[in-house]
Amino acid sequence: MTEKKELVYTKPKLKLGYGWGHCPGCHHPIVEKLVCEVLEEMDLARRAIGVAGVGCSFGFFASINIDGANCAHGAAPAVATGIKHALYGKPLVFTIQGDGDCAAIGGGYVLNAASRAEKITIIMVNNANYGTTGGQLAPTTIMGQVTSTTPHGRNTGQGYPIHLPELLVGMQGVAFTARAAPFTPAGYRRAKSYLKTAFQRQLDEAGLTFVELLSACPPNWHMTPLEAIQWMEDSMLPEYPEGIFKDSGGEK
Ligand SMILES: Cc1ncc(C[n+]2csc(CCOP(=O)(O)OP(=O)(O)O)c2C)c(N)n1
Ligand code: SF4
Ligand SMILES: [Mg+2]
Repeated sequence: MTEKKELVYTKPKLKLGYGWGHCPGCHHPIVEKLVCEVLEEMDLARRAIGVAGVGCSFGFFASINIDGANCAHGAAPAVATGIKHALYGKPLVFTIQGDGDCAAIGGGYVLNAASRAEKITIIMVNNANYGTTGGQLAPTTIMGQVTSTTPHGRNTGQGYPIHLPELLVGMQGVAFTARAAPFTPAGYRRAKSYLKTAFQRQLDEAGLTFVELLSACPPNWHMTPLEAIQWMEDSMLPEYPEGIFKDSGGEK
């Protein structure tokens, strides 16, 4: 007799069956899966359009089965704005950007989209360095962190880390900001809940929404995947705490 088994876990339907070449221990695929689950659970896949910048999230929309576009490094909030305004039917529009993309070259795009209260969601994948190009210092690199351009560790000569979810709190056009670290089950659940709220606030036209997700980059950190997770717990989380920093609700 065949034993009847209950299905308790399965790959999201939106996640395509192949990756596009992340390093072992990279957390970008966690973010891909998380976005797929949120879109499926909110039944938004057919309404969603994503915009990826340049960096290790470049292939995001080759890995998940929704409409997506790529654009120049940093420009994703501007391209997302254009898509949002050009299309009828109020699509759900979100960007997926690295920390260098979002906080360095694209910082001006983020702030101006926020100031215009664009009804888009920005997802920033923070791995505390420029992963794609060999692990250089990013604005999010934490104090003391060794990168290829700070071989003795970041010091005050290179300034201090940027905390975008906290920084955006003061902007009137921003409806929701949060940060989560989806590499533990609890962090993953938090990330899902924050992303769902961000998407809902966008659909309610409350303003710009922003979610930062902490992510490991083991090769550029010169760590094994497990050491990378330990470093995130010991060093990254104290600098970048999880939580909701602003939630203005659905009105406006
Ligand atoms: C206008 C422009 N400047 C610089 C580059 C080179 N470049 C490609 S990816 C990258 C860094 C990406 O870092 P980040 O945004 O943090 O993404 P990650 O690779 O860490 O996921 C840079 C500087 C580029 N592609 N375009
Ligand atoms: S360089 Fe870092 S962020 Fe890029 S794929 Fe490899 S581990 Fe991931
Ligand atoms: Mg990065």
